[in-house]
Amino acid sequence: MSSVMEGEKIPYVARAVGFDKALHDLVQDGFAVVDIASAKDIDLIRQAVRRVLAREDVVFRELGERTGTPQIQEVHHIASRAPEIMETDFFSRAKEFSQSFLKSAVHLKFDHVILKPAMSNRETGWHQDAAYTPRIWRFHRRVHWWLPLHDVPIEQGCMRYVPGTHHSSRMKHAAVGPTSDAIKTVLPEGSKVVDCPVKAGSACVHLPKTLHCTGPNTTRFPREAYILQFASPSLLPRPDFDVDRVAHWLRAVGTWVRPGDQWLQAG
Ligand SMILES: O=C(O)CCC(=O)C(=O)O
Repeated sequence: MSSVMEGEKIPYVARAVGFDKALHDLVQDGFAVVDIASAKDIDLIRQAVRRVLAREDVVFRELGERTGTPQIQEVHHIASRAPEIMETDFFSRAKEFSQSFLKSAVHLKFDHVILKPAMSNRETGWHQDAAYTPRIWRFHRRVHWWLPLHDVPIEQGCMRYVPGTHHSSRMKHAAVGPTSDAIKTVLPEGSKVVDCPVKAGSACVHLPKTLHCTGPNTTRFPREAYILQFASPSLLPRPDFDVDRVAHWLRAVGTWVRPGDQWLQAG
């Protein structure tokens, strides 16, 4: 029997599962690791991504800091330049899963690739994807997929999640640094962190408010991940204010505006 010493970090590790269990995990924890892509699909997506990255018009963003050596490179909108990605079984399976979860039709809302060069040693900070969009946009009805294009052990920068945070409110985020295109938040004290090392063919799936990060790549190999987000169609923007926070404001206003307050009587 293993014993856990006080203050010791408990290593929680997630394992890839099939669709039904993954749907259950996503509802319960706000993330899941799913067996989803064939070697053929991974190969096709890797080649498509590399072809897009080699184009002259491609814009590289930096999610670490611009120090002269790339730390975490990001390129947006891969599938529009490599539509064959949308023909893969991976794409249709991820779409079907997202539809089952959201109980609605979905469409591809956004896709990108994130690369961590060999030995780049930089973690992608803790964040909620929802914090990247203005509050005015309702950002609930989305499912986000992170598909690495090879095995990713912990030391190569796998995904890390805090289970249950998909129910939390939008946390305060700040820029990672003055030269970074990314934002980050603070990991709440006492959070349970689950590492998700994956084999090629598995993907991590999470929700807009699930708190996550990826670890540094300390290996001699680059880490490549293709990421896509499916969304339910929505006709109108809906403000992203959570019910608890609104209730809190209303209570606060109720305390300030008591009947009998002088300024009320003054009018
Ligand atoms: O690949 C990474 O380093 C970060 C990925 C991520 O945050 C995401 O897919 O939401």
